[in-house]
Amino acid sequence: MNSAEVRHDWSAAEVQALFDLPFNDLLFRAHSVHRRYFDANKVQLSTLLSIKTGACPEDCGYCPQSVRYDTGLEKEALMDVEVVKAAAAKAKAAGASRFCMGAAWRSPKDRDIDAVIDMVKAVKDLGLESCMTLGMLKEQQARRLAEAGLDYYNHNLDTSPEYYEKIITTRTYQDRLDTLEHVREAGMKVCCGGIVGMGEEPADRVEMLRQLANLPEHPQSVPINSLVKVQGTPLNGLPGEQSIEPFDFIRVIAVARIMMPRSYVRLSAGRQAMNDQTQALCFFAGANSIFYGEKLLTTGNPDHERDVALFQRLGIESDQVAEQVDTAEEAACCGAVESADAAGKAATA
Ligand code: SAM
Ligand code: DTB
Ligand code: SF4
Repeated sequence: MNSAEVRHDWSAAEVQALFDLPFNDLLFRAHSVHRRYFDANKVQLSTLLSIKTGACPEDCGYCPQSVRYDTGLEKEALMDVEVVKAAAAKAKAAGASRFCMGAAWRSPKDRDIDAVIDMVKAVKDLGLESCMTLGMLKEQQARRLAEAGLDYYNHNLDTSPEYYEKIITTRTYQDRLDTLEHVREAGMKVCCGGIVGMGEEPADRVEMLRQLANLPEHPQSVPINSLVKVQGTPLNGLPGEQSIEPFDFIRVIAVARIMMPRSYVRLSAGRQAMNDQTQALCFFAGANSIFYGEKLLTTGNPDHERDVALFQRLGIESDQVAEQVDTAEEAACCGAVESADAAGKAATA
């Protein structure tokens, strides 16, 4: 491992210089870094579940769950732990290794923490890694989640500090950094990334990645989302050309990989609109995690069959295989993400 590559002092000019490399040079460099730290043919699978949907008081311009926008989304109260457990078991049977639970809250109340702790335990009992994204956390709340065994907490910076105010006014960039600090201090792993294709300038992508890589520790997981445009949200009105074009999206993945070589870089929201070739180049550029399952939180994601077929065509294996398969349909699906040494890995899972 080359520790000189794990840096926290990136300047904007250095990051811009990476973006400016010829595409092949950038991809060669990112892929070379990727191979030094990871198996280039393995991708981690996380499945998402919205445990509390809609009616969120925040005004995030991209989000279908804000109460301020008429997106036609039906609000749903916090789920029962048994429903969460069943969804997690299904995700595990389909091949996921991590289960991520999201709630449309500005920040959880202390009594909400009591309820979600039972969910963390139920997910962990199934042998899955657990992740939650519940909004801003106080120190004490982060400590309670860590004590309950929560592995990851997701809280995104979303964009550059400069562009942030155009997207969200109800909480500050500093609020986000504070929550990340509480999560780190509590000893949980940090899942933190952002969204591209929101009408930002190239310099905002530079600054977003610089903010992420210059955190005191690199987030262990870095989700790179491509905006999913949802009718009724302010960002749905962006003209087509303001979304991100595939080569530029791949560049963001490649630069993230170079800057945060030991982190899992997740090719996150937006895959449903991406063709297989774009996704394959993202994996080559260093993406080694995806959201797996037909739904993200409220919007669509590629179905299992499409992902399984893509992995088969690319010779990619997931990082976990199912130990038990409930139905013939799931068996067919899991088979494709199994590797030749499936038995060995299942034994150690
Ligand atoms: N309410 C919590 C919060 O905002 O911290 C947790 C859930 S929130 C939906 C988690 C993240 O999903 C957001 O920070 C954003 O990065 C991402 N996200 C939400 N809507 C999106 C969209 N339409 N396209 C891409 N990413 C989106
Ligand atoms: C992340 O960075 N992306 C996920 C997860 N973390 C919580 C959420 C994407 C949400 C896309 C819109 C939706 O499905 O509601
Ligand atoms: Fe609420 Fe989170 Fe959506 Fe913002 S991203 S509106 S905080 S659910």
